[in-house]
Amino acid sequence: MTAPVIVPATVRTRWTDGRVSGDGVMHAERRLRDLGAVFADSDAWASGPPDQLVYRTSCVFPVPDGTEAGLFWGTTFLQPGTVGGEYFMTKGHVHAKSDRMEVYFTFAGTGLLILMDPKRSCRVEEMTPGSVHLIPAHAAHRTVNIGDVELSFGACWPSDAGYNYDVIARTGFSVRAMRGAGGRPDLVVV
Ligand code: PAN
Ligand code: ZN
Repeated sequence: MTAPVIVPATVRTRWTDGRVSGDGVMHAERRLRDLGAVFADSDAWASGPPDQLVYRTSCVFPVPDGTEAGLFWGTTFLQPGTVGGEYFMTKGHVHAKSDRMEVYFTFAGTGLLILMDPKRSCRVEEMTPGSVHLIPAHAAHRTVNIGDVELSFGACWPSDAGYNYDVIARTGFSVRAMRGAGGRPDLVVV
């Protein structure tokens, strides 16, 4: 057998900020206009600049969506900011195949990972550079930027997990993260 040649990796992640580059990296973004039902204060949301970037993602999907036993991964870049005193956050979802787990790992910034079980009980984990977070089966998950700089974190999840945004759009999370006194987050149960 001939010796294999050494080839460079086709995708790279910059560890300081999570920037992903290379083959097949797909970019997406969510602006304020896309996040109508997300924030509690709909008047504050409506008076904000619709073009304001809230977060973007850079992901690699090496197999077709829905493939059993494959993996997807990528980075989410969540901007700092508030709407009506509520920190910028992701839409949040539960996986369409809700028993599919996921791992998050923080590159830069500070944030919160809100995990909500099917009984609407929440666990909130602090995200700081290097923190690793396991999203259990059946948990709705949303991230919140509680700092003054971009929060970036990596994620890796099964390619047959899918997304269910409807359940969150209808009933929301039972906890909201508001900027409190001294810039610290207040968790408000709703
Ligand atoms: C992540 C999320 C990403 C954006 O890759 O999709 O952070 O959040 P929303 O999907 O809630 O807008 C993930 O959890 N994938 O399963
Ligand atoms: Zn997910």
